[in-house]
Amino acid sequence: MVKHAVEANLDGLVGPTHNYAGLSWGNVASKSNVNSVANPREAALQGLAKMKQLADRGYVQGVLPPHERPHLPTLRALGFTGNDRQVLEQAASTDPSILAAVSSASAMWTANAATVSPSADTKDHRVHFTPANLSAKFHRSIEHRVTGRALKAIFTDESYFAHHPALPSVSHFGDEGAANHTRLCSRYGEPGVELFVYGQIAFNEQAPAPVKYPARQTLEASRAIARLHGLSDRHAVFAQQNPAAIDAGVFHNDVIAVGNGNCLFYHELAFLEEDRVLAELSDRLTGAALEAVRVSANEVPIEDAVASYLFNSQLLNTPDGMLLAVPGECREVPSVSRYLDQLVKGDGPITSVEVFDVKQSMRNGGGPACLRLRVVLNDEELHAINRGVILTDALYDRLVTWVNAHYRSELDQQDLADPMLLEEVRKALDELTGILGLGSIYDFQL
Ligand code: SUG
Repeated sequence: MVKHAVEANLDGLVGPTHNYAGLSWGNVASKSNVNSVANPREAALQGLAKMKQLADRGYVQGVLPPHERPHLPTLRALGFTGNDRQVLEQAASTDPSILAAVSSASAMWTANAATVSPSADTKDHRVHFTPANLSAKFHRSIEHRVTGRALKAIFTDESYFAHHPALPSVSHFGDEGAANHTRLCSRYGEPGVELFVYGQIAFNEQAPAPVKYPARQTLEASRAIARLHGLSDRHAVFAQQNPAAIDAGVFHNDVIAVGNGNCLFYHELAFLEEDRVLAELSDRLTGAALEAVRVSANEVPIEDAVASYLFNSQLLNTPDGMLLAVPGECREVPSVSRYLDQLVKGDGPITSVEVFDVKQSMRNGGGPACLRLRVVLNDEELHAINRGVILTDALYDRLVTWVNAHYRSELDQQDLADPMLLEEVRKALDELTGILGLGSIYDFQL
C-alpha cells in the first residue's frame, strides 16, 4: 500500500563566520567576491526569512545547524599548537588560507550535506542518509562528521532511518551529496527514480572530463551511494554532466537542473547524453509521465543561467501545479526574467514563480536550492523525527532573536583570527543545540 508522504526541506542556518574567502575554484561567484566584507547577520536572517515564507505556505520546513568555525581541531591536526589563541595567531600569521578554509560557513549549503533516499525506494524500506565527503574542496571536506552527528540527532529511530558514514575521502570517491541527485516520482510516497549526476569517471582517464574546472562528483561515488542505500537498478539512473557546463561554472548539477515529482527542469547543456537520460527516466518512472521542461541556450545562454542561478531554484508542489522559488538575481538577468514570464504563461507543470532574496549566500555561489536538503518522509517517519528542528512561528522568532544577539554585521578576512570570534561562535552554538534540542554535536561540546 502506498503511504502518504511529504517532502521536508532542511535548510542550513548560515553560521556566524559567513565570509567571502574565494575558496571554490570553479564556482564563479565565490572567486569574484573574494575579500568582500560579509554580513553574517543579514545572511542568516535572509535564510530564515526564506524558511519562514515556505513554512507559512504549509511546507514542512526544518533547520540544520551551522558548524563550529574556525575549527580548531583541524588546525591542531595540521600542526598548529598551544592554546586556542596561539593556534589562531600562528595560523593567521603563517598560513591565512588555511585559517580561511577552517573558518568557512559553507555547511550552510545543505544540498551538499548528504544524499538521502526515501524509504519508498530502498530495499529495507528505511530512509537512507550518506553525508557527502566533499573531498574536492578542503574547506568542505571537514563538514561530514558534524553533518552526520546532526542528522543522527534528528533522525534517531533506527527502525526508520539508516545512517552511513561518508565515502572514503579521496578524489576517486568525490561526493557532493544531493546537489548532484534528483528524485522523480508520481507521488512522494510512491517508489521513484533517483537521478545521480556525476562529473567524471575516476577509474577511466580516457572518459570525457572538464578541462578548465574540476569535476567534483565521480560515477564511482554515485554508484557506491546507490548500493549503500539499497536502490535497485530500476530506481537509479546515472548521468554524466556535460563537461562544457562544468567549464562554464556549473560546479554542481543543481546549478543547471532541478527536479520535483514527475518534472525535470533543465538546460539543454546539462547532460552529456540528454536523449539517453530522458529515455531512462521515462522508462523507469511509474504512475506518471515524465514532464521534461527543457530550456534552450537560445532562450537562456549558459552564462546567464550561471549568473542568475535560474536552475538553483526550489521546485515545489502547489495545489494547482508547481512553484519555482527563484533567487532575486533571476529578475536582474533579462533573458532569464523574460523566460520566467513566458514559463508561467504556458501550459507546463510549472505554474508560479516566487522570488527569494538570498544575496549574501548567492555571492558565494549558493542559491535557494543549495540552502536546502530534501528529505521525503511518510507520516510515520515524520512523526518519528526530532521535532525541535521543525520551523514553527515560535522557533522562527527564537532564531531571529538568537541571530541578532550573536552575529556580527561585518566580517572580513582579518576578523577570522580574532579569538573573540571563536568565543562568540561557541557560545552561540552551545545555545543553539539547546534551542533545537540536538544534544551535543560539536567537538567543543564532546
Ligand atoms: O561548495 N561555496 C560553495 C557553494 C555551494 C553551493 N551548493 C550547491 N550548488 N548545491 C561551494 O563551492 C565558497 C566559500 C568561499 O569562497 O568563501 C563556497 O564554498
